[in-house]
Amino acid sequence: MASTMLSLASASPCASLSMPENHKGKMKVGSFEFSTVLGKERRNPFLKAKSSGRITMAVAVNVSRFEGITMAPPDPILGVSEAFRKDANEMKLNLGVGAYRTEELQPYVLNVVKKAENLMLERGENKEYLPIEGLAAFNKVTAELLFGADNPLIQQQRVATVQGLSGTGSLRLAAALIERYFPGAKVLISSPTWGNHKNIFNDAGVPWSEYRYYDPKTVGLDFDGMILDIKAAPEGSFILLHGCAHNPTGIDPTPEQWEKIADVIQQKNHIPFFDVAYQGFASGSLDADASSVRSFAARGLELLVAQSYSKNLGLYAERIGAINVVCSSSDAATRVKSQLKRLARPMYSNPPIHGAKIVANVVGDPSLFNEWKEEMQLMAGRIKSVRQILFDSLSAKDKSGKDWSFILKQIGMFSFTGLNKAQSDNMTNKWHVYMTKDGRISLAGLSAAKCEYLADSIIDSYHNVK
Ligand code: PGU
Repeated sequence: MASTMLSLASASPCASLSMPENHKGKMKVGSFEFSTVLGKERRNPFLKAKSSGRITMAVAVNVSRFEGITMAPPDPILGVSEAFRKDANEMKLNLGVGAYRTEELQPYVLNVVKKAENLMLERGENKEYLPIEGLAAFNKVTAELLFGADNPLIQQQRVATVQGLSGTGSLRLAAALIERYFPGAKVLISSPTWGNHKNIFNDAGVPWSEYRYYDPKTVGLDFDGMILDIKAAPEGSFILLHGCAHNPTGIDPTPEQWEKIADVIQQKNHIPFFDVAYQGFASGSLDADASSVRSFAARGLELLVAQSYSKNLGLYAERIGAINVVCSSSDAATRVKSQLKRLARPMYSNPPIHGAKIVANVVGDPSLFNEWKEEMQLMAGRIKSVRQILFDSLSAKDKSGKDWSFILKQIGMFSFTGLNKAQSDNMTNKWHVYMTKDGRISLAGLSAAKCEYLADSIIDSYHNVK
């Protein structure tokens, strides 16, 4: 909308306002702000009013310098939570965002987190700036948790670890590194993938394309397609891999398939780039969930790994994670780290301390570490149990003979139901079940008590909506 100006002649009611000679400025009358000049044409393009008589007044109504900015669409994942909050129906269920809830569908703060926070209070820790690379104690334990404390590449100081703003911020920092030091290099991402991956590489100016991953016919991994696409990518591409609990499909390669993926990556001189957002959450074991990364590193490959503590420690809002770059020499790792710091400095200067201290306290203290593992198994166990109950309900209620066993084969927080957009819309509009439009449901937001209701809504949407 163009700026709207009203030129007021001296006959207007406002002309009777008395003005000092040569007055320039603004005055308020009612809800309007009047810009006034005496005898001169305004130069400001937003205040185009000509002199008419002794006093000219220009009125700006609803003028914004941001008129050209259009409304952004809601985020496909976080926008679902916004819509959920607005729904007053008592049956409503939020299976959109991947965030763990208790059986009572309440957010959960881990006991070990509360204990670590109490320790911080007792010690009276300060809030000074962290170094650009983050808290040293955090960076040490996070690399050890990922690669294993006795991994030679840690002793050899071949890992550049920088604390990031959770998984997203760590991926974004790595994307900035790729953009700056590998100009034109492509990132290959799985089809489908976590929706924000595309935004991250788009915003960093990194070109990306997709490799085949999900096969709707088998509701499983399109392994041959994946291998062919990785082979066909330009030599030296970055291959983005979900370390465990693939989002959104819940389908991971087997250990043998991981080895074959590593073979092709090695042959083609590609650089593996792992996104590890669910370590410990897929199987309940921190080590088992890091095995893909560790097996690639054991080959002596250089690789990148983004980590997140949103899910496994429930530190969603603390924004704590890390980017790790494994290099072939400690010298290269030192240089890479210096450049990661250089990229971080103008973006956010230095990362927040609170979550870093929690992780350092929990992972660095043997008794809290063991307690954490128990709590993580509880969370992973609850998700597995609702997965089973949902499957049982679907199998018992659906008389069509459809095989729902794919739900049991998927792992992690999510189930990829195979429901299309129209069917997902029906889930929300008719049943008040909030989920992403790709057919993904977060089982971490489901309780045993709601499984039957969810099964009814899925069966109705699957059979009655095309
Ligand atoms: N990578 C993957 C594969 C993820 O699923 C997520 C979170 C992240 C990284 C980043 O999480 P951080 O909190 O930044 O560490 N995905 C969730 C959370 C909601 C979102 O989209 O950010 C999800 O529901 O898919």
